[in-house]
Amino acid sequence: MIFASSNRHKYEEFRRMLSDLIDLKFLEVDYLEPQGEDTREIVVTSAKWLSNYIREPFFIEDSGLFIEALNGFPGPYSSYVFKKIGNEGVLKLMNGVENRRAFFISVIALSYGRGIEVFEGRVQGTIAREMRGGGWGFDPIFIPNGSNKTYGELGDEKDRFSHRGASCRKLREFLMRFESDRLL
Ligand code: ITT
Repeated sequence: MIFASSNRHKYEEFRRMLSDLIDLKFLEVDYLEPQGEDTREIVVTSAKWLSNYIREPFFIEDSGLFIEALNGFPGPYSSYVFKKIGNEGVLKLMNGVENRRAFFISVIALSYGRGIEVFEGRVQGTIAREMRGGGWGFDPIFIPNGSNKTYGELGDEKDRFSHRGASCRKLREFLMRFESDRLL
């Protein structure tokens, strides 16, 4: 099974969560994503396009941080916004804002012999008042509900709370069902 992405951090998280089940290979590609608001639509269109080139089962993932007080910004533009203004920029936008609620989503599209399956994970949380911990991307500023630590402070424990953990658990269930039927 292949995971295709330009982001090695995502691969490392998926590999960590699936290592007991599959040998996940990393295909580093920066594929063109269609623009739009609907993450599900974006990821399915990208998977269909990539399936013309990748001849074995693979999956991709699209994720994003949606901040309530900013009307869902950066949402589908999370990657671009992170590169341009980083955590410091987002914290500046949130300066003096009392409503810190936000959610992260992760949408996986798995492409295999029978077509495309989608698995979605969503986690509510809050934006921290300052950066805490390590990790990557928005890890130091996102506190998932159920914890008082940021993703960055959680380390590997992040998987139990994270949006990617949630989508990956659904992918796991699907793979386990199909592996037993030898369809993959
Ligand atoms: P792909 O090639 O797989 O698309 P990407 O990094 O461009 O890699 P996305 O388009 O899905 O990925 O952008 C999501 C962005 O949201 C990502 O670049 C991070 O800035 C942020 N993000 C997503 N999941 C995150 C996580 O678990 N921790 C921190 N930041 C995250």
